[in-house]
Amino acid sequence: MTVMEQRGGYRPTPPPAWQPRTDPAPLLPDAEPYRVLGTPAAAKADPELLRRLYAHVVRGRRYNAQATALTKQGRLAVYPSTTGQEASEVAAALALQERDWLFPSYRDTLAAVVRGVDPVQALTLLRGDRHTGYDPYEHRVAPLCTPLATQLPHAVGLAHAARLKGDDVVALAMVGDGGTSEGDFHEALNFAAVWQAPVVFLVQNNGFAISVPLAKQTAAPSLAHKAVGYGMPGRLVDGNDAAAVHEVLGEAVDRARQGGGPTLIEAITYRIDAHTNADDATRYRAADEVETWRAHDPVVLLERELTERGLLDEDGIRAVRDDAEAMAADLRERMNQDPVLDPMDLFAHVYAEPTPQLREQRDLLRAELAAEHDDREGTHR
Ligand SMILES: Cc1ncc(C[n+]2csc(CCOP(=O)(O)OP(=O)(O)O)c2C)c(N)n1
Ligand SMILES: [Mg+2]
Repeated sequence: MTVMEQRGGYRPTPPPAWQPRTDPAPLLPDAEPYRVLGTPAAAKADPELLRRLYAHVVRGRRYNAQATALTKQGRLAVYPSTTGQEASEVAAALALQERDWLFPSYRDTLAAVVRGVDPVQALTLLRGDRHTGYDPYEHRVAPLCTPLATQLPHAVGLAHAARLKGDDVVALAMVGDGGTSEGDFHEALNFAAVWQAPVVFLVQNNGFAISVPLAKQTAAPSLAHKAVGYGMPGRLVDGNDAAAVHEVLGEAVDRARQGGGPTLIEAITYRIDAHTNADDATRYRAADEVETWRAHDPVVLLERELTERGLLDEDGIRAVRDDAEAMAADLRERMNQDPVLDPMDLFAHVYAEPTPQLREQRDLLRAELAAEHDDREGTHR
């Protein structure tokens, strides 16, 4: 007899009494991205903070232009620019305390620089070197991560470990809109929420994952909504409004520090440049879309707020631009020096104890280099 043939027909047993573990309503992001600049909320912003954000955003714009120019001069292999995204980059770095950790993606060199990493060292990996270029412990900036989203579980692990040890440390993990489709994104957010780890996730939604627009990436109402499924709050913020990003991140960092658990923040911004210097963005997006976003430029938003409120004048603007110019000149000069490379370095950090195969390869290379050297000397004599 099948279930359907039972007398009285099939009646499913009622589910056990069920109620949500967490009230989802407070976790939901607002319908509109949070804004400060050009709104009444700006009156409450600290003028010193606004000036500081402005100086860093202008420097960041110049840094992006200079690094892009270096790719054209053959001094840098690749540069994923953050032109248009400087507000999110800068505010992310400034929202942290010195003892906190930043976990950047390949695009976030600017955040690393704002945190104190030397601009030349921050570009080492993108110059084609095999190592990170800076000591991650010096400024508490993890290596720039090229595999999408792998930095997120690293951040959760560090934050959770710090909490177990009783260290007062918050980890900020940065990722792109495309990175939210990776398995690592899921695993990181799930563990972070279950452990209530002191970590903040900042998604810079810049509209594209290389040529893939957000609409082809996700069917979620917003990326911030994804937070609710993990049991953490999601926040939406205007990613070009440095004051808004700083405030939203600051609140999330404070909450994490006080044991309140993780937050997922989606910063809505736009990638003005191509994905990298190796990409042609005109093949997949219209020029007028880019122009619309230029009108919502992070530098202009801050400059307008500061000048209209009498917090910045012509001299102040010039001083900030001169400072940015000096930074760019120094970057140019140092990047134009050829790095001194030792081919034998290839074998130096593979294993603590080199394997017999590696020793053999090392000896072969050494012999070849010596033979080449002798040949050159011979020809010159
Ligand atoms: C695991 C993995 N898959 C694919 C890639 C190739 N890839 C490099 S960047 C990128 C797009 C990422 O877009 P998004 O996360 O939005 O970051 P954005 O570049 O816009 O900052 C892809 C697919 C990669 N680096 N790692
Ligand atoms: Mg993107």
